[in-house]
Amino acid sequence: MDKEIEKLISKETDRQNRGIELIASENYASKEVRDACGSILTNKYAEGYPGRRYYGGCEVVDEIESIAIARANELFGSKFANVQPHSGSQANAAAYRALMPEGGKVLSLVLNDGGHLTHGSPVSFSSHLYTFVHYHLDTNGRLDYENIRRAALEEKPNLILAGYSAYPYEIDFKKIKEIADEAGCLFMVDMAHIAGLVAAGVHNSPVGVADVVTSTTHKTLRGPRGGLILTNNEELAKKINSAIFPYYQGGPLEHVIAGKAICFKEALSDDFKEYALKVKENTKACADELEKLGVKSSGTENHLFLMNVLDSFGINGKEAQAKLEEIDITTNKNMIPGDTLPPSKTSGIRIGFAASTTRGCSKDNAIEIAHIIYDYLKGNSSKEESLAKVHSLTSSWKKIEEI
Ligand code: DSN
Repeated sequence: MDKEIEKLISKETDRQNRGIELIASENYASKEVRDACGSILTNKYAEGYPGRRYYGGCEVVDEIESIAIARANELFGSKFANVQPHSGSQANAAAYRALMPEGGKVLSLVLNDGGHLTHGSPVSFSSHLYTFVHYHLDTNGRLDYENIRRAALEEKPNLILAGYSAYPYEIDFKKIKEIADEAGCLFMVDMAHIAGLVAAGVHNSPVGVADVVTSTTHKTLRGPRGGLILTNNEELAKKINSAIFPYYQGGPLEHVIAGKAICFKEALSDDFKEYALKVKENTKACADELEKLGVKSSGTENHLFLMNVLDSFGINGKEAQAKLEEIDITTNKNMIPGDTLPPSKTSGIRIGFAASTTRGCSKDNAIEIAHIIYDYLKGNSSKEESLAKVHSLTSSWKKIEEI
């Protein structure tokens, strides 16, 4: 009936198939996950939790949500999971509420160094309900644990927060936990970006180290768009459940929860472990090749890296993002540590390989992508030549409908 939206979905399908997706927070969910999200489960109201709902007819969604919870716990080795958050932001809001009183103090990474809006940005609810103080990265763009320790002892926060949106290196969660213990405060990790790497065991896990771990399910974890909260502490788990429902949310999205259950099962497979390893390999191959070409990049130990386009090509992040979009490569402008440009321009772009690896991008392809990016931003290659190379790669990969 609605040809207008049908046409637009088809146009977006074409865009996703045609292009190389390098936005580090994106991925392609499997057909099974997408089918669950588009299923009749969207029809059901189920406020409450399995066995404790405010509506009749919840026996089937109770089973689905219980399976999702059990699989999340199996995947991450946690004792309690809340699979209802509609997003990572909702998950963080609920975790804060469970962990401290309103006005409580949080020590988190400053947004410009790779933090997240909900980690205390002035334009987010977080800074209005809680008091945020920030730590910074060192001059090499790495976490300075001694600096976090000093800030924690000086500021005496209720909570230290780790887990970032644009941090290209492994995070030592145990070290931050030791600091939290020394400062007598709680420790929370937002592992949204690296959840898939953690699930696959190719990044150390914050579960069982931090008091609460939040995540999204759609980035490296490759599930439906949504949030997740994990803890081993029963008292905190109860507070988290009340903070999600009824405090922040009403009816859970059981169709998305079914998608999360499928995603957790997929992530428990050996194939997923292999996938996560390849994501890291591809990201490193591209970053290394760009460096060989003389580009200033952060290097990488996970699924993403930052490229300093201002120093490397004389254009800002906004311009680089727009130029790459001309050749069907999607990235996003990103602040780099010590950035002198505002967030609307930035000196860098963020590049990740979670999505393209799902489609079948190989290490050689990742190296070729480094050359395509370099040649186009340098002006060595025309738009037509670059587009032909991009389309030759993407037409050799899996179509997104077939994933
Ligand atoms: N917007 C996400 C990202 O791109 O990293 C974080 O929530």
